[in-house]
Amino acid sequence: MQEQLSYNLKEHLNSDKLKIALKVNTHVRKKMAEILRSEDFIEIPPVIFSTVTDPLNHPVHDPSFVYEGTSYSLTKSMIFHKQMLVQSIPKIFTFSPNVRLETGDKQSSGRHLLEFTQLDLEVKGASREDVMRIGERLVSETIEYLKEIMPDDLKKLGRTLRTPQTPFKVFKFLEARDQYGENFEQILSEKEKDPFWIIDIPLKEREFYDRESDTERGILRDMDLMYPEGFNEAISGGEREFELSRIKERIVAKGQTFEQFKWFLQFAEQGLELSAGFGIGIERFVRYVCGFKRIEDVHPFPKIPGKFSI
Ligand code: ASN
Repeated sequence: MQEQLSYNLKEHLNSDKLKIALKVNTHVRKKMAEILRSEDFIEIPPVIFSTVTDPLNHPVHDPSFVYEGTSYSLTKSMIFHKQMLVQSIPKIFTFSPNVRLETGDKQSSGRHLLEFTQLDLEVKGASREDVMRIGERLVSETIEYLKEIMPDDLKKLGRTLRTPQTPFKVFKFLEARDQYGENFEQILSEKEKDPFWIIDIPLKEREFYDRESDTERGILRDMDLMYPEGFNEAISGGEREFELSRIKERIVAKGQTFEQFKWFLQFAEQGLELSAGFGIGIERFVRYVCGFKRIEDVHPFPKIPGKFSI
C-alpha cells in the first residue's frame, strides 16, 4: 500500500462539511447520553483491549498483541463486558471505540471505518421490544433536537430531515428476503422514507451470543435498525443467550473454541440472567444526519478499509 493520503489533509480538516459533522457529533453524544441518564442508565468506561472480544460474523483481520505473556485483542465490540456487568448494574451504556480491520472490498461502501465509536447499551431483564423502544427514542428525539439547534448548518448542507414517528416500521428478515432477494436490506433502505427495523434474523447470520427464540428454532431474538435513503445499517442488537448449555452449543456450532471465550464462560458458569441491548454507530448516525455519501467526511482522521491512513 502506498503511504499517501487520497485527500488533502489540510483542506479536509478545514472543510465546512467536517466542521458541521463534528458539531453534529458533539450534540449527538450529548443528547443521547442525556436521554439515557434520564432513564437511569449508568455510563461505564470503554474497554480498549481484552483477552475476549466479539468474534463477529464476518472475516476481519485481528489486531492482537502479547503483553507479559498474555495475548490481547483490540475491542471489536464490548458485548461480553456489557453482558457481565449488566448482571450487577441493570442499565449501562458507554461510548465504545471499536477497531475492526475490515477487508478492502468494503472500501467504497461509504459506511465502514476501521476505527469507530458505537454507543453501546445493555439492560438486564429486558426484551428485544423494550430495547427497540429505547433505540427509537434515541434516534427520533436526537434528530428533532438537531433540527432545533442547528437549522442553519443543516441548511448549508442542503439537508432536509424528517423526524421519524415512533414506533418504527418492522420487517421480518426472511419475509423481506423472500420478497426482495439477497440485497433486500439495501433495497428497503433506498425505498423507505423513515428508519425501520429488521427482526428475527436467522441463526447463521449472527454471532453465538444472540438468543435463539424458544418458539421458532433457528430464529434469533435480535434486530437491526436501518436508515432510509440508502444509508443502510444504524443499530445492531438483541436479546442475549444466557443459559450456559445453549451458549456452549452455539460456540461449537460456529466452529469456535471455549478457549477463545474462557473468561466469559467462567463468568457464565456462575449464572447469567437475560439481558438485551444494542450498539448505535455514532459516525454512521452523523453521516445520516448530514446526508453525506462518504463516511470519511464525518471524521477528521478517517481510516477506510484498504486505504492508507495516518
Ligand atoms: N453492540 C452490538 C450489540 O450490542 C454488538 C456488535 O457491535 N457486534 O449487540
